[in-house]
Amino acid sequence: MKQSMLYPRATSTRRVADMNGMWKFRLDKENEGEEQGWKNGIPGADLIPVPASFNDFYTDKESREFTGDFWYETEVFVPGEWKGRHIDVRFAAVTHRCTVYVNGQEIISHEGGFLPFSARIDEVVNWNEPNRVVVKGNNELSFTSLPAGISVTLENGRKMTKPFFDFFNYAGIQRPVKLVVLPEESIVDFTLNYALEGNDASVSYQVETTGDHPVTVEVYDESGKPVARGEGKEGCLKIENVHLWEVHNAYLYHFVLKVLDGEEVLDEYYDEIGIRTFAVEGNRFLLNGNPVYLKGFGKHEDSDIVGRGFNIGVMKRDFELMKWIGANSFRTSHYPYSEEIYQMADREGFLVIDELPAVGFFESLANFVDAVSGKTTNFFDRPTVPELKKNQLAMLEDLIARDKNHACVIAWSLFNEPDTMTDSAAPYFEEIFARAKELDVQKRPRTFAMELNSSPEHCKCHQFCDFLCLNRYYGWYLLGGYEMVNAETAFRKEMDAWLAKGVNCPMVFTEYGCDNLQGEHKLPSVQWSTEYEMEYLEMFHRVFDSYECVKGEQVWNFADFQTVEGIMRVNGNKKGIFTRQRQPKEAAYYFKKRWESLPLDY
Ligand code: GCB
Repeated sequence: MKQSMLYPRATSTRRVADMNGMWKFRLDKENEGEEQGWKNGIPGADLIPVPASFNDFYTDKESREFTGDFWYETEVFVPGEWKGRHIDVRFAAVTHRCTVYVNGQEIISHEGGFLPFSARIDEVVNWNEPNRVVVKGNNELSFTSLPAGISVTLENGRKMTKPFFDFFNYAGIQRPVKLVVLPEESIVDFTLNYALEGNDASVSYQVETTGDHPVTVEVYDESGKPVARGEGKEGCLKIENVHLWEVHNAYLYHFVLKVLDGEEVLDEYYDEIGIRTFAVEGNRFLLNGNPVYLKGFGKHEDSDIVGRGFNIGVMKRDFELMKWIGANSFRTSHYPYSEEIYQMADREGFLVIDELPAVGFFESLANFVDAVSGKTTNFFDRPTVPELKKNQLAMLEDLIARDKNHACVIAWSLFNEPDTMTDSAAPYFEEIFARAKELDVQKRPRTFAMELNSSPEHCKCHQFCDFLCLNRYYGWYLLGGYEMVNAETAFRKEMDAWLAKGVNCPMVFTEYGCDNLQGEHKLPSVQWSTEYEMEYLEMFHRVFDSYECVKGEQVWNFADFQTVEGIMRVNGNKKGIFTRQRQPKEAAYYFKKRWESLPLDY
């Protein structure tokens, strides 16, 4: 049976128990865990928080940079009153892959570090007793992993990760772990789609359950008043005088699903849903039929100490900063984010471009160095491609299953900066794009973020996009400093070439920005100073403002973030408009002024 991607919620028929906290932890430095039977209990283990990345807690480099298997263990008490129920252990994300054991028995293996998975455990648990849960994780990168990279072995025998991207390869149990108790007959999935007619909306729904009992759905408005009700596993509800979900004005209806046996409720689930439509028409984005311009950021889930671990406080602060600065959107660069972030975006009325972890599909020590070189790496010619595609399709299916009902999700970004210069890329892209369309009932626009080598002259894949996302660094990685004037000319030349090619769709700049050190001032400007950053941003915005087809600007990056170390990064990527501690740099005030003055339908 298909695995349920529903967010865990307690209802009259469901129970959810939190398994977060301090877990036992051990890096498998000698690669002995399997042989020594650590699945039955990890000897000499340390304690570490879950959820969090393991890397930044330790003071030694070997632990932070550790590449290989790492083991987690906890005990979970399973109450006897849950006997006869279906019990899942659910991991919102373990990066990048893992195997889970309960009381020594293997229950699931999962590939991919940014999407949830769960496994049924009621057949292996001891009732009314603590049960041992062990997770063997692994953080190695390869040509078949998403994201992609390699691992190398150093002279001292230690492995090291070499990502084909710049963000630090944080790993661990990075998102919450829960026990989910379900009735035997349960709701597995539901899918919503919307159409607007005058002041009314029709909400079509499909519900999937594990049995044949009848299903009802009910919709309540924000005051709790029932506004629609339907029977059957699929149907269409009419909502009169609908409150639409709008940017920064999000109205959420309470949607309740039930499986009934006469009067008895066999299962109940609920969600908060925003009713809206989103479409591309010519070179415009239409939200509820009205033009909308995207202002915001490429982000990362990244913060001090917990790394990529879900941090509810940082999430809150990020939304407050995005509201303060006048942003209305972000891209989940470069992987699907924690589920709570989409819930918050639904609540706050933000538009989200939801991205797969298909990053690093351009073999390079760090993507950014080669992104302007004209180099091709024939990435899609490799023998590893069928396996990679299998993994990407599986993640695409899970991503759309997980996020399809979020009002905030307006588009799917299926790759970040892949090598699109060889003919072999095209059939790969065609299949991924076609599958996304097939899976999404709402037919959200599909795209991928293109680096400069994916130019109007050389890109073999842009035609699959419903709109173009361009990551451009004119004036930073190329033609920087005093050459800025040439950067602007080159930039305009590229824009003209896209138009000359007949591209007639919205273009969003999903990356532009330059590294800047907080507090670094220089007159006249030099690269890395605030003054240079201002000149650079003004140049970009001048270009944006002179092309009608530019329908969005998402500066790179929302905040400074941790990267691999190297001569191109000063303890991390410093392109943040905010510091890693979420305080404004000077450019933040500049953006606030610009974004607060741009109309929504710019
Ligand atoms: C890019 C990548 C992004 C990097 C950024 C940079 O093109 O998509 O992951 O962080 O450039 O700052 O170099």
